[in-house]
Amino acid sequence: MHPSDLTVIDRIELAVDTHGRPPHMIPVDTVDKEGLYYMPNDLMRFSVAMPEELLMQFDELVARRGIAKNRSEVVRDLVRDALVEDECDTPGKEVVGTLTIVFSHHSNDLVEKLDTIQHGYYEMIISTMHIHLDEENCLEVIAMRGDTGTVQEISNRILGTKGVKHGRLVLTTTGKFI
Ligand code: NI
Repeated sequence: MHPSDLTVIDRIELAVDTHGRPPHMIPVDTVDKEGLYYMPNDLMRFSVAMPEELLMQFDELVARRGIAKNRSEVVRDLVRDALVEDECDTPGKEVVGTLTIVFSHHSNDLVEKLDTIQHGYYEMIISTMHIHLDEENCLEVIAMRGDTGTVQEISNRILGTKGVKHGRLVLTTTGKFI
């Protein structure tokens, strides 16, 4: 069945957009690889009001995110992002994090200090990847899992160690609740 126009669908049925509109302009929630649009029946619809200028900027963002994304997909991504950010800011929540640092291994007893800190938190540090960037500099990516406060604390202790040139912690969800 090929409807002559895009139809709004209640259940898992298929429709084809004969206007050739890009996926993000289609007012349906999901696009599959064949360009067929469907709305799984576990999705809820709601309306959002926003200023026209903001909506135009949002549509440009949706377009930049690629052909597989439409407004609904991007809104869902943004909501998940906000939920994860909130989770990471909530004391006591279990999160995972990666701390990336750059340092010189010639810097006094820095390597030993970093090693001591990491051994002190061996139950939370899941893995450490060490890359020799050149003759002097090292890159380390330290993966951690634990409550937000402790992950922050480990990160602050490492970042606060004299000789660490640069570092950044990225916190994310364990994925269980999202
Ligand atoms: Ni190294």
